[in-house]
Amino acid sequence: MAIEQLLILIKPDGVKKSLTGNILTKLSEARMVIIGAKAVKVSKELAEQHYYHLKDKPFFGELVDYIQGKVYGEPWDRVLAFVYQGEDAIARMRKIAGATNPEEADPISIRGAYGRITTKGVYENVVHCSSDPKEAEREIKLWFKPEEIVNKIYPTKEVTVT
Ligand code: YYY
Repeated sequence: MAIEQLLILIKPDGVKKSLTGNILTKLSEARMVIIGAKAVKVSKELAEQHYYHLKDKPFFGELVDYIQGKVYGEPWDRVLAFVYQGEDAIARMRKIAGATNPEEADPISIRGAYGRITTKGVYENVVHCSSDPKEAEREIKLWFKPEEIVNKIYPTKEVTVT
């Protein structure tokens, strides 16, 4: 199994619903290491680049507004961005995050427990979680400067808490 890095975003609905603590607690069950963390006010350009693979979808405009927190406004119009590192990190974190559609997601996953579908049909699914190593690399470069990533060669095999 490979050591992987991935991008996790707590989206504006997660911030607004005060779910940050709950989400980080659920993610911590995977015993991975956070190697980058910050709050980001998302520009339209960043939002469009992040979701470039969905640019032809009918919900693209609403998705861009959602990740920018436009529907919520100040002070919820931000995301909390994290880079996690660990063994087989992408598959394990996506399992904790749950399926894209919150109504189909496992109820004990983050999206199943806290997500919803809006009246406009947008999946407000609380978190973003990179889907494969190539996407993860692209997304980490998009959201973080190299100097904001700490300790990439952290020994992830055993983390001893004293
Ligand atoms: O990687 P993941 O976020 O699980 O799925 P994507 O297919 O990349 O979709 C990104 C984002 O778009 C998803 O988190 C919610 C939204 N979305 C939607 O609102 N409606 C859909 N039918 C599909 C995706």
